[in-house]
Amino acid sequence: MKILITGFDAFGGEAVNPSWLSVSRICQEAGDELTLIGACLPTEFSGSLTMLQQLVESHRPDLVIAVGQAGGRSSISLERVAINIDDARIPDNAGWQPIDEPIHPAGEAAYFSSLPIKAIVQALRTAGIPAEVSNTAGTYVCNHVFYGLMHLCRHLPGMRAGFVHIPYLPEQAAKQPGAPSMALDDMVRALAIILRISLDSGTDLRLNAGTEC
Ligand code: PCA
Repeated sequence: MKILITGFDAFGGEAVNPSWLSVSRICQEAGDELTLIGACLPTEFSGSLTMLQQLVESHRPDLVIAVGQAGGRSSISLERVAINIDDARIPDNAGWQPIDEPIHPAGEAAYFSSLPIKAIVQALRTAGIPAEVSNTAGTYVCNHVFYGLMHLCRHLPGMRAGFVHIPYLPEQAAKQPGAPSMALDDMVRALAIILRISLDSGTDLRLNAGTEC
């Protein structure tokens, strides 16, 4: 089984991005039984998807897990859905700030993750790690990458893929009193569980994880 796992570089004035820190650590720590390809995507609308597409085309992975930082969230968020829109609150690292632009003008309005997100949430909670199903990956670079990834999957039916958002690290939250955080060790432990459940589970569990407004 070949797995591609990606994080992002720092953005929005932060010095680090926990997604790349945790992804690079899991790649160092993974045993020989997994072929893990780790990559740090630029936090740029254009550059991120170009790089992801090249990685998928050259490695042809069986599983792709894209990971990004969601500052302000308190749990590991298994993203359910990617939407076909870019609407940037801040410019990306290349200075680009698209507003209300479709990612693929002729593409579907949305794509669902093909990861077993409910089974993953259950396994993470059982391991003592806060986790949730999220129904929005935002409208910035993470949603852009998630949408582009699922758009690629149309032609690669054997490839399972999805997106995971992770909280701030304690050192990031310390600068923003009240913001929740998670230790890097727990994030790395979470990624190991996400990989294992994604590889082991067939169809997802039918558990309630929805919300009402
Ligand atoms: N988080 C941003 C982009 C890069 C990252 O780690 C987002 O949620 O869109």
